[in-house]
Amino acid sequence: MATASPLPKPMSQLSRAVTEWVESVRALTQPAEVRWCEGTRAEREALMAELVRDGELLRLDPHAFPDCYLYRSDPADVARVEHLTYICTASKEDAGPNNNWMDPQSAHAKMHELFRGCMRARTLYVIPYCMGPIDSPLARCGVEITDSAYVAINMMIMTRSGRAALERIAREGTFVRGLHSTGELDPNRRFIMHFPEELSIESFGSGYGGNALLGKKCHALRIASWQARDEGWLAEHMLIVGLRSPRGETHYVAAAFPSACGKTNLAMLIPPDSMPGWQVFTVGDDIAWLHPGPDGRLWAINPEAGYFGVVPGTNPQTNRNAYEMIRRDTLFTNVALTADQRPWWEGLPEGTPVIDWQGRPYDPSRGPAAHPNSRFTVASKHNPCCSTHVDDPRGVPISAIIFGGRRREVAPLVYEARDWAHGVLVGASVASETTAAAVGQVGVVRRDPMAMQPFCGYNFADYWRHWLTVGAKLTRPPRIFHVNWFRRDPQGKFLWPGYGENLRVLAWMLERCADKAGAVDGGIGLLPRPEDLNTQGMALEPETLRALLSVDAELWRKEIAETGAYLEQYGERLPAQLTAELAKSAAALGA
Ligand code: OXD
Ligand code: MN
Repeated sequence: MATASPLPKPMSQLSRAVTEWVESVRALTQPAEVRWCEGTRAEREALMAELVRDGELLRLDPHAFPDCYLYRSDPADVARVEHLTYICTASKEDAGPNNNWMDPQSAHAKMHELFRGCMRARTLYVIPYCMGPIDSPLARCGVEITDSAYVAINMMIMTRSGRAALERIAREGTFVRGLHSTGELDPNRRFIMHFPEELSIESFGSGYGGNALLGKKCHALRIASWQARDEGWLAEHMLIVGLRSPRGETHYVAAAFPSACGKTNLAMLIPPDSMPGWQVFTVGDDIAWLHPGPDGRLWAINPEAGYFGVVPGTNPQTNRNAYEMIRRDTLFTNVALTADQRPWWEGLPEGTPVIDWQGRPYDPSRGPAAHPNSRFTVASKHNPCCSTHVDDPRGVPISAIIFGGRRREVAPLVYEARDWAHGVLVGASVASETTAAAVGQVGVVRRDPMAMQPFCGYNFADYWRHWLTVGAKLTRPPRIFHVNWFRRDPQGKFLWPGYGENLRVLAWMLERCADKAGAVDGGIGLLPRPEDLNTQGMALEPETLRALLSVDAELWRKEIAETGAYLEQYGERLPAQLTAELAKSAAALGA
């Protein structure tokens, strides 16, 4: 006789630790209802339908943009708030000069008052999630509690969420606790607090991506970087991309760039027609967790399952893969609208905006139609060049690490570090012009070591020491490079076309890794000579290429002095090896 399969256990009975925590949050925040997210597509669709009914989400033209929606955030809540983001550790020195610090007791007390009764008449969503492939020993789990259905939907796209994650948590017993409420969206009552020693996060007063999707920057970078330091790995603000050469060899590269500097575009690059036979596969576009493997190489997983990418500028010329990817099953935030309910943004060649990102009739005198930090949220499986290794529990082996910034001058198109220790200095020296991804002035150069200034959950001096320790464990370390796609001529014109043409620079790096390409010592590191780069089929004047590969010794001596002054603020905790590497570069440039 057939026996009926037993009904699955209710989510609330899977993990006692999670249930007890949810209960304590319920008692504090007083929601009208508690909903546990199973992580199914049907559940996400039902939630979207509810938001459409309530007027919070707008369904876009279902013929041109099937299953696509538009969400408009509060106009004063459109970017990460670094000045309101804190690392709360027992010792202030552990957070370092790179972080805002508050002592854990005061921070908890402050947040407790904000959270008290804040979910009255609201629904409390419980989202168990796994950062990384669900069966990977390198993955780590967390639970986000939020009162925002928009945040819940984003987390369902960006992570492996629901029952399977909760089952893993029940087996492992540990998880990162992330408590989030949009509060009243009052910028004066907004804080993003991290307690790395307790593996917990408390975020209040913002519904925007990096402040509110707690799996992303808060867990996968700030908390994970702390865990990684204790456990011997690295949590980095890096894309991961696979490059298959015409010879059929695939190599993986991890690259760190500050926010809104083209990580998603590089991760989804389309080879130029004049480079036939190359193929590109995306593993990740924003975050990499890097582990020394038993073979002495560095292995990477992407902890995320989706992309939360910058929309403006996406078009068939800049990133055809992304352009195709976001035509279905995509949640848009803060883009403009055409008369026929299609999304519109600056840089899109078709359509005309009639409604701006704030929902007002579009008036160009009030600024761009789409917010410069408007975003798409989409599952990575919709990326036409998604790697088959995104769910590989071992991750992928990394052949090269790239650091880069947005610099009008100083940094050449590309250079290679002398070795790992020099590479750590190169990463620590990254400076970049600020972008709209964070609240504040745009276009000013600031120090952004390893593109982690907003995301490192502990003292940078300890972080650089940790990088040096991890490198010392690798018998086959990746080579380290620095790139600058953004160099300009004195008239302000970009010297390098970027996008697909960046593959030429990546191809040189892979040849360097195989000891097949030439380079010259430029004092700051090793640079390709013009003839070492494949520029066939490109309309690039020889003098432009020379300018891109030039090192202005005078400017660099100044740069090295500024880097030295920056590093000095880390005092005695700064690893002596970094200072020694800086002295080597200074000597090579005659400083
Ligand atoms: C992001 C960021 O959203 O870096 O990825 O701000
Ligand atoms: Mn980012």
